[in-house]
Amino acid sequence: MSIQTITTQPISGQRPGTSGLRKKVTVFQQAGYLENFVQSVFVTLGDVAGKTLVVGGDGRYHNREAIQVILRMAAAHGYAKVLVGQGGVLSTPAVSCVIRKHGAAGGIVLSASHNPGGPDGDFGIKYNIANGGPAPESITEAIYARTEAITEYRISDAPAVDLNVLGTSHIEQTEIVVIDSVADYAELMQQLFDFDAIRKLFGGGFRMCFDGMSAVSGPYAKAIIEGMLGAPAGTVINGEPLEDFGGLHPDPNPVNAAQLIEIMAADDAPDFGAASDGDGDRNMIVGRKFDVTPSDSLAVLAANATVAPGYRAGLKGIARSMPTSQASDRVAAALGIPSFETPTGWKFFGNLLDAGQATLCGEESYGTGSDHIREKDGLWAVLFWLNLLAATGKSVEELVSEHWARFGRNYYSRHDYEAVETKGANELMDSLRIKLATLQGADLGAYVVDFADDFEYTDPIDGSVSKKQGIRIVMTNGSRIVFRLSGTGTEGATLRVYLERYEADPELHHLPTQQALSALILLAEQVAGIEGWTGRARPTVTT
Ligand code: VG1
Ligand code: CO
Repeated sequence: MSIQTITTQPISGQRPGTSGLRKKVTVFQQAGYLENFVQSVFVTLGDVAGKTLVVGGDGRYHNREAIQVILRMAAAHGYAKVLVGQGGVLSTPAVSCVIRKHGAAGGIVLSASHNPGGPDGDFGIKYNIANGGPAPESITEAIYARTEAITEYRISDAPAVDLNVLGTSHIEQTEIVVIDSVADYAELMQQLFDFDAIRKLFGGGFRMCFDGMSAVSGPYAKAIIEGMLGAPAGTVINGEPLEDFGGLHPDPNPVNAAQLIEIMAADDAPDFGAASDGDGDRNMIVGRKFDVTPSDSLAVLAANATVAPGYRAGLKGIARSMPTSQASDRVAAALGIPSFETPTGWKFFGNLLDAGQATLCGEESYGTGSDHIREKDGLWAVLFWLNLLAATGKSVEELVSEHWARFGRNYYSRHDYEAVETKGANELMDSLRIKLATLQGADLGAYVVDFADDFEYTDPIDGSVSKKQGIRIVMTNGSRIVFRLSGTGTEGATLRVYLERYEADPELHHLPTQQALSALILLAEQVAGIEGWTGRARPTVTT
């Protein structure tokens, strides 16, 4: 076994997006593609010798091959120890948990999250720092700059490590420890939630359906929900992780988790439904014949947080991404705690969590989490809901309806125009930017514009500035339209249009969402000229 230095040259396009570098599997299979990126990570970090690295992925196609490369490169760079999930599998929240618990210097997550997998699907890689969270932009940009100037990478020529067997082996001087994928994470969940109360709930005949979407969270949900909490076998469906997610889109929303929605719509539906995404960091909460929007879920959990032992002391603050509905702001105001509005992507919550300024965080894209780790956490949100249901004895629908009655309802929807031509999508955004000045104060019929801008964020902790994070058109009555382009897609561009309308009147809290938002939807299509720029008369996915 020896360390080799291999000559390479830059491969363009290795700039990480909203959550790491995501490309087609076939792109990652190109000679040197993964190696160039990993070398750039290690060189950007500088002195990694003697440190501990965590490595794991969502188990999608190409996961095992990529992990073997990373292990051999980590050894060539002198890491003392690498903790790797059994079978190469760790959910994204589990990576964050393991980094923190074992005091690792950082971790590498292999996932394209909610994007489809398989030989023709997507693959992804991202680096997480010592706090367990995604590296901030300053680091991802430095990594990207390295990829543009790379000339060589270092790798051991050691044979592959057996990832199936728990225990320690060596590559060069580096200890490679294959760890149980679930144990550390399950232990943390047990500290945060009232497992006894949830066990009692299931013991009393409460029924649940958890859809693992053939992705990484199946084994976690089986071990915790069916194992530790005593839910009957079969509570977890699609619980076996598959390399191609069964050919489906592992994105837990009512469109992609159609099977769960159908189960929850039946007359004999279980009491509670939930789903998670490819890498286990997203969650969807469903009641009987009742879907909960992620923005409402964050607000409801925040308003009731003290039911869970881990949050008994109350919340320090609530942070949400800019396009997420303002429902949680109302809860923060009622609790007398600060609320924060960050750009899209979990990396922007890290500083607030580290500084103890926020306890709960959420994104409209089915992401919820807290200061227990530094990633959003799908199963955590599901357990939080279970704790809430057990503590109150109420149904999901009752909890949400009562929340609306107390705080008002923020009707909310996201319209995605997927895989549109990049040129047209960029031109749409550019033309909106030009219109911003004329939109200020404009009378748009049913709505008057309060302000319109391109969201810019100054991190309150380190002062870093992130520009062009989405175009907002905010009305005088608090309703909003937000436009941004996805930073996780791998085909063309995806335009996301976020729509929000606040309704205080309880008489008007039970309208169909698209109907409640119809005037704003029309306005969004007209103001941005969506059909003209994209050729699409309607969105591909509405959530
Ligand atoms: C999307 C979501 C964003 C989320 C990101 C990663 O990004 O909108 O809220 O943080 O995916 O989620 P974009 O740039 O495509 O809108 V996933 O579960 O990595 O993990
Ligand atoms: Co994800």
